Amino acid sequence: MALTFDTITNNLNDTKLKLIIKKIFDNQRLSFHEGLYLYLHAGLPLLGTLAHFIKGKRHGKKVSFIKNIHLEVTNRCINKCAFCSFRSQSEHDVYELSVEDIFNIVDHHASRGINEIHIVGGIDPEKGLDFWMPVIQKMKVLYPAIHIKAFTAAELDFIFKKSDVSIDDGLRLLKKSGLDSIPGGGAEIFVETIRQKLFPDKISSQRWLEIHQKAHLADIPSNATMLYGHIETIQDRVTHMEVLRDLQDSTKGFNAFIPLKFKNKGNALKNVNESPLYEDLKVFAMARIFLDNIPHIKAYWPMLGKENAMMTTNFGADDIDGTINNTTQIYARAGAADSKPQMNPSEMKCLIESYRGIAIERDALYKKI
Ligand code: V47
Repeated sequence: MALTFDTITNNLNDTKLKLIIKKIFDNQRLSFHEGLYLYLHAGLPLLGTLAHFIKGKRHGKKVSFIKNIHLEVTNRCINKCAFCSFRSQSEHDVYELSVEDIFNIVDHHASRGINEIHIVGGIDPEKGLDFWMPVIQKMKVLYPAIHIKAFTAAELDFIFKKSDVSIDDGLRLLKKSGLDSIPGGGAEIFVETIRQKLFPDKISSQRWLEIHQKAHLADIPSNATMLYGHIETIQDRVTHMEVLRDLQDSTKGFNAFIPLKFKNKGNALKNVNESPLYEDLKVFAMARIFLDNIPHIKAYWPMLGKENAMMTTNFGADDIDGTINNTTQIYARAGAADSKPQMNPSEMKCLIESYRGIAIERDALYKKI
């Protein structure tokens, strides 16, 4: 049975909620206050129905994935973020890949046909453009078909300052070396009081947004994340999404929005309870409803776990990221279910199809392969 405004609002007495739902059916954008009202007053079934309806219009039953790896070059980091379980605590638990290690890893996976390399790591005081430009350049020369998605805005800020270049010049140099896009990390939550409390060393919201804006203007697309489920409020989540929606209106450079569920193992926030699944599903549903100008909502399965990531595809998500090939430790260290996350493409297809989705293998820019 087709979903209509009447069927969905039949037993609803809340007039304000009805007006908001009407706007959704009429393809109209929700204001901040309407988004917040919807988030606070609609239950999970209603939010899920609306989000799934919008996702269906945009993507049908398609759920995409990519063959990719992560390259986490070092856990040395000068920032001390309370939510982080990855950063080395002392010289004894530091690891650092050499340039040779980096190319051994990439070579191993390139021969198995990956389409994307996602490079991130701690804010390493030793590495500026003089280290990274030749590495990216060589990677591009050796593997021209592989998309290089590298460096969170927090890393870029440090690399550019260390190398004494402006954001524009730094981005231009990295793009010329072979950088194709920028991942969404470091956004956390765009509320300065929370940033000061939990990760005071990290770049401000404004700086994160400036770097992504300049990247988009330089034709470097990016993603955006939101770290949720720690001390932020529902209002903070809607604020975060509104800030991204505003920037996207002007640049159109964000490919995907990725809600990242806070995991509490092995970090300074271990006493903060993790959000329950129904709250996770609400976050994904609200992202799909509110972010009307960001095409993809990604459920990053190494963080959520396979089954929960798949569940979000009924609540607005249309992408579950990649095969990963056991190349990330950030989330396992924070308590994610898979300590060695990896799936081969047939496993990814089977998983998606077991949730009645149509599995689509994609490239790094979300084109079907
Ligand atoms: O910014 C760190 C998060 C992010 C924890 O762009 C944590 O395709 C939860 O941005 N609990 C980095 N989250 C990872 C990231 C990412 C991941 C996958 C795909 C893409 C993409 C980007 O990881 C950090 C932070 O928000 N994070 N520790 C934790 N304990």
